[in-house]
Amino acid sequence: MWIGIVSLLPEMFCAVTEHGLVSRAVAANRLQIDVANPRDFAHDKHHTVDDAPYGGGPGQVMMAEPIAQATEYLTNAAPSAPRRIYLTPEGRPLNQEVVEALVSHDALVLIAGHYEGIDERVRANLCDDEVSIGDYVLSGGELPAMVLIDALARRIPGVLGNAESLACESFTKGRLEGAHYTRPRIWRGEAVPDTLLSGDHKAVKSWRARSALKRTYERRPELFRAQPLETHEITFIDDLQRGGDHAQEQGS
Ligand code: 6GU
Repeated sequence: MWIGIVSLLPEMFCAVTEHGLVSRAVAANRLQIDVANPRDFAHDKHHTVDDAPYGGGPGQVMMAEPIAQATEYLTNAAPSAPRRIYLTPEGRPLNQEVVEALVSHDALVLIAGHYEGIDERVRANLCDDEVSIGDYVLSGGELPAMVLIDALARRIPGVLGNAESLACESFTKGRLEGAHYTRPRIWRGEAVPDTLLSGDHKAVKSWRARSALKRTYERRPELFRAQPLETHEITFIDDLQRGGDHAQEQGS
Protein backbone atom coordinates (compact mmCIF):
# COMPACT_ATOMS: atom_id res chain seq x y z
CA MET A 1 0.00 0.00 0.00
CA TRP A 2 1.11 3.53 -0.78
CA ILE A 3 0.07 6.50 1.41
CA GLY A 4 0.78 10.13 0.57
CA ILE A 5 0.30 12.75 3.28
CA VAL A 6 -0.33 16.48 2.85
CA SER A 7 0.85 18.21 6.03
CA LEU A 8 2.37 21.44 7.30
CA LEU A 9 4.15 19.37 9.99
CA PRO A 10 5.83 16.48 8.12
CA GLU A 11 8.20 15.73 11.04
CA MET A 12 5.26 14.63 13.19
CA PHE A 13 4.95 11.48 11.08
CA CYS A 14 8.32 10.22 12.35
CA ALA A 15 6.29 9.11 15.36
CA VAL A 16 4.87 6.30 13.23
CA THR A 17 7.47 5.91 10.46
CA GLU A 18 10.35 5.46 12.92
CA HIS A 19 8.66 3.43 15.66
CA GLY A 20 6.48 0.38 16.10
CA LEU A 21 4.23 -1.48 13.70
CA VAL A 22 4.05 1.14 10.92
CA SER A 23 7.85 1.42 10.75
CA ARG A 24 8.05 -2.39 10.45
CA ALA A 25 5.53 -2.32 7.60
CA VAL A 26 7.65 0.34 5.84
CA ALA A 27 10.90 -1.61 6.43
CA ALA A 28 9.26 -4.76 5.03
CA ASN A 29 8.21 -2.79 1.91
CA ARG A 30 4.54 -3.53 2.51
CA LEU A 31 3.84 0.18 3.02
CA GLN A 32 5.34 3.26 1.36
CA ILE A 33 4.82 6.71 2.86
CA ASP A 34 5.46 10.02 1.12
CA VAL A 35 4.81 13.45 2.67
CA ALA A 36 4.31 16.78 0.89
CA ASN A 37 4.29 20.13 2.70
CA PRO A 38 1.94 22.78 1.26
CA ARG A 39 4.48 25.40 2.37
CA ASP A 40 6.87 24.08 -0.29
CA PHE A 41 4.19 24.89 -2.86
CA ALA A 42 3.59 28.47 -1.65
CA HIS A 43 5.47 30.66 -4.05
CA ASP A 44 5.28 34.09 -2.39
CA LYS A 45 8.23 35.47 -0.41
CA HIS A 46 6.89 34.33 2.97
CA HIS A 47 5.59 30.93 1.80
CA THR A 48 2.12 31.88 2.97
CA VAL A 49 -0.28 28.96 3.40
CA ASP A 50 -3.17 30.58 5.33
CA ASP A 51 -5.32 33.68 5.21
CA ALA A 52 -8.28 35.32 6.99
CA PRO A 53 -11.73 33.86 6.30
CA TYR A 54 -13.97 35.70 3.83
CA GLY A 55 -16.91 37.15 5.76
CA GLY A 56 -14.72 37.82 8.78
CA GLY A 57 -14.46 36.03 12.06
CA PRO A 58 -11.63 34.54 14.10
CA GLY A 59 -8.96 32.15 12.96
CA GLN A 60 -7.25 31.47 9.67
CA VAL A 61 -8.16 29.25 6.74
CA MET A 62 -5.66 27.19 4.75
CA MET A 63 -5.44 28.64 1.24
CA ALA A 64 -6.55 26.47 -1.68
CA GLU A 65 -3.54 26.63 -4.01
CA PRO A 66 -0.68 25.33 -1.80
CA ILE A 67 -2.79 22.37 -0.58
CA ALA A 68 -4.04 21.70 -4.10
CA GLN A 69 -0.49 21.62 -5.47
CA ALA A 70 0.78 19.36 -2.66
CA THR A 71 -2.21 17.05 -3.24
CA GLU A 72 -1.62 16.99 -7.00
CA TYR A 73 2.10 16.35 -6.51
CA LEU A 74 1.27 13.27 -4.39
CA THR A 75 -1.49 12.17 -6.78
CA ASN A 76 1.12 12.07 -9.56
CA ALA A 77 3.66 10.31 -7.32
CA ALA A 78 1.16 7.57 -6.40
CA PRO A 79 1.51 4.15 -8.11
CA SER A 80 -2.19 4.29 -9.10
CA ALA A 81 -5.04 6.82 -8.80
CA PRO A 82 -5.25 7.42 -5.03
CA ARG A 83 -8.42 7.86 -2.97
CA ARG A 84 -8.00 11.32 -1.44
CA ILE A 85 -9.19 11.72 2.12
CA TYR A 86 -9.50 14.93 4.12
CA LEU A 87 -9.21 14.42 7.89
CA THR A 88 -11.80 16.57 9.65
CA PRO A 89 -14.20 16.33 12.61
CA GLU A 90 -16.99 16.80 10.03
CA GLY A 91 -16.01 13.57 8.24
CA ARG A 92 -17.64 10.15 8.52
CA PRO A 93 -16.67 8.43 11.77
CA LEU A 94 -13.70 6.06 11.53
CA ASN A 95 -14.40 2.49 12.62
CA GLN A 96 -13.06 -0.97 11.76
CA GLU A 97 -15.48 -1.28 8.84
CA VAL A 98 -14.14 1.94 7.29
CA VAL A 99 -10.56 0.71 7.86
CA GLU A 100 -11.32 -2.60 6.09
CA ALA A 101 -12.82 -0.73 3.13
CA LEU A 102 -9.90 1.72 2.84
CA VAL A 103 -7.18 -0.95 3.09
CA SER A 104 -8.44 -2.41 -0.19
CA HIS A 105 -7.15 0.70 -1.97
CA ASP A 106 -3.72 0.55 -3.50
CA ALA A 107 -3.01 4.22 -2.84
CA LEU A 108 -4.38 6.90 -0.52
CA VAL A 109 -3.62 10.59 -0.06
CA LEU A 110 -4.39 11.85 3.45
CA ILE A 111 -4.88 15.60 3.80
CA ALA A 112 -4.25 17.02 7.27
CA GLY A 113 -5.78 20.45 7.83
CA HIS A 114 -4.87 23.14 10.36
CA TYR A 115 -6.29 26.39 11.69
CA GLU A 116 -10.06 26.65 11.16
CA GLY A 117 -9.90 24.27 8.18
CA ILE A 118 -9.16 24.38 4.48
CA ASP A 119 -10.73 26.35 1.65
CA GLU A 120 -14.02 24.65 0.75
CA ARG A 121 -13.09 24.50 -2.94
CA VAL A 122 -10.25 22.05 -2.21
CA ARG A 123 -12.67 19.80 -0.33
CA ALA A 124 -15.16 19.93 -3.17
CA ASN A 125 -12.71 19.39 -6.04
CA LEU A 126 -9.73 17.42 -4.75
CA CYS A 127 -11.11 15.14 -2.01
CA ASP A 128 -13.07 11.91 -2.48
CA ASP A 129 -13.80 11.27 1.17
CA GLU A 130 -13.74 12.89 4.62
CA VAL A 131 -12.97 10.99 7.81
CA SER A 132 -13.17 11.92 11.52
CA ILE A 133 -11.62 9.95 14.39
CA GLY A 134 -14.24 10.96 16.96
CA ASP A 135 -16.43 13.69 18.37
CA TYR A 136 -13.80 16.00 19.82
CA VAL A 137 -11.67 18.72 18.26
CA LEU A 138 -7.94 18.35 17.64
CA SER A 139 -5.61 21.13 16.53
CA GLY A 140 -4.78 19.45 13.23
CA GLY A 141 -5.30 16.40 11.05
CA GLU A 142 -1.82 14.90 11.68
CA LEU A 143 -2.74 12.76 14.70
CA PRO A 144 -5.95 11.52 12.99
CA ALA A 145 -3.88 10.67 9.88
CA MET A 146 -1.46 8.68 12.05
CA VAL A 147 -4.36 6.89 13.74
CA LEU A 148 -5.70 5.90 10.34
CA ILE A 149 -2.23 4.84 9.09
CA ASP A 150 -1.72 2.58 12.13
CA ALA A 151 -5.17 1.00 11.75
CA LEU A 152 -4.51 0.43 8.02
CA ALA A 153 -0.96 -0.91 8.46
CA ARG A 154 -2.08 -3.71 10.78
CA ARG A 155 -4.59 -4.82 8.14
CA ILE A 156 -2.04 -5.05 5.30
CA PRO A 157 -1.37 -8.74 4.61
CA GLY A 158 1.96 -9.87 6.04
CA VAL A 159 2.40 -6.95 8.44
CA LEU A 160 1.13 -8.68 11.58
CA GLY A 161 2.58 -12.03 12.56
CA ASN A 162 0.10 -14.91 12.80
CA ALA A 163 -0.06 -14.69 16.58
CA GLU A 164 -0.81 -10.97 16.52
CA SER A 165 -3.42 -11.14 13.78
CA LEU A 166 -5.70 -13.31 15.91
CA ALA A 167 -5.94 -10.44 18.40
CA CYS A 168 -7.70 -8.20 15.89
CA GLU A 169 -10.50 -10.69 15.37
CA SER A 170 -12.56 -9.49 18.26
CA PHE A 171 -13.47 -6.04 16.96
CA THR A 172 -13.97 -7.39 13.47
CA LYS A 173 -16.75 -9.53 14.93
CA GLY A 174 -18.27 -6.51 16.65
CA ARG A 175 -17.23 -7.43 20.18
CA LEU A 176 -14.77 -5.87 22.62
CA GLU A 177 -11.80 -7.92 23.76
CA GLY A 178 -12.23 -9.80 27.01
CA ALA A 179 -9.78 -10.08 29.90
CA HIS A 180 -6.16 -11.23 29.50
CA TYR A 181 -3.73 -12.61 32.10
CA THR A 182 -0.09 -13.64 32.25
CA ARG A 183 2.31 -14.76 34.99
CA PRO A 184 2.46 -14.66 37.95
CA ARG A 185 -0.59 -16.81 38.71
CA ILE A 186 -1.16 -14.85 41.91
CA TRP A 187 -0.41 -11.12 41.85
CA ARG A 188 -0.93 -9.07 45.04
CA GLY A 189 -3.24 -11.74 46.34
CA GLU A 190 -5.37 -11.91 43.20
CA ALA A 191 -5.45 -15.19 41.27
CA VAL A 192 -5.90 -15.86 37.57
CA PRO A 193 -9.31 -17.52 36.82
CA ASP A 194 -8.96 -21.32 37.17
CA THR A 195 -10.39 -22.11 33.72
CA LEU A 196 -7.44 -20.40 32.04
CA LEU A 197 -5.07 -22.76 33.88
CA SER A 198 -7.15 -25.87 33.22
CA GLY A 199 -5.54 -26.82 29.90
CA ASP A 200 -9.07 -27.51 28.59
CA HIS A 201 -8.96 -25.63 25.26
CA LYS A 202 -12.71 -25.78 24.73
CA ALA A 203 -13.35 -24.38 28.21
CA VAL A 204 -10.75 -21.64 27.69
CA LYS A 205 -12.30 -20.65 24.36
CA SER A 206 -15.75 -20.47 25.92
CA TRP A 207 -14.41 -18.48 28.91
CA ARG A 208 -12.84 -15.94 26.56
CA ALA A 209 -15.96 -15.62 24.43
CA ARG A 210 -18.02 -14.97 27.57
CA SER A 211 -15.49 -12.50 28.94
CA ALA A 212 -15.66 -10.56 25.66
CA LEU A 213 -19.44 -10.72 25.70
CA LYS A 214 -19.72 -9.52 29.29
CA ARG A 215 -17.45 -6.57 28.62
CA THR A 216 -19.32 -5.64 25.44
CA TYR A 217 -22.68 -5.93 27.24
CA GLU A 218 -21.50 -3.73 30.12
CA ARG A 219 -19.63 -1.09 28.13
CA ARG A 220 -20.85 -1.02 24.52
CA PRO A 221 -24.22 -2.80 24.24
CA GLU A 222 -24.98 -0.80 21.07
CA LEU A 223 -22.38 -2.98 19.28
CA PHE A 224 -24.90 -5.84 19.43
CA ARG A 225 -27.12 -3.94 17.02
CA ALA A 226 -24.59 -4.23 14.19
CA GLN A 227 -23.63 -7.83 15.11
CA PRO A 228 -26.72 -9.44 16.66
CA LEU A 229 -26.38 -11.97 19.48
CA GLU A 230 -26.38 -15.67 18.71
CA THR A 231 -28.66 -18.01 20.69
CA HIS A 232 -25.99 -19.23 23.10
CA GLU A 233 -24.90 -15.63 23.67
CA ILE A 234 -28.46 -14.61 24.57
CA THR A 235 -28.53 -17.31 27.26
CA PHE A 236 -25.34 -15.93 28.75
CA ILE A 237 -26.56 -12.31 28.65
CA ASP A 238 -29.87 -13.39 30.29
CA ASP A 239 -27.77 -14.90 33.07
CA LEU A 240 -25.80 -11.68 33.48
CA GLN A 241 -28.99 -9.61 33.61
CA ARG A 242 -30.33 -11.81 36.41
CA GLY A 243 -27.22 -10.80 38.34
CA GLY A 244 -25.80 -14.25 37.82
CA ASP A 245 -22.13 -13.51 38.08
CA HIS A 246 -21.81 -17.30 38.37
CA ALA A 247 -22.05 -17.01 34.60
CA GLN A 248 -18.38 -16.11 34.75
CA GLU A 249 -15.70 -16.56 37.38
CA GLN A 250 -14.38 -13.37 38.98
CA GLY A 251 -11.81 -11.45 37.01
CA SER A 252 -13.71 -11.23 33.76
CL1 6GU B 1 -9.93 14.07 11.51
N1 6GU B 1 -9.32 16.38 12.64
C1 6GU B 1 -9.36 17.25 13.66
N2 6GU B 1 -8.73 18.42 13.54
N3 6GU B 1 -9.99 17.01 14.79
C2 6GU B 1 -10.60 15.84 14.88
C3 6GU B 1 -10.61 14.89 13.87
C4 6GU B 1 -9.95 15.20 12.73
N4 6GU B 1 -11.32 13.81 14.27
C5 6GU B 1 -11.73 14.10 15.50
N5 6GU B 1 -11.32 15.32 15.87
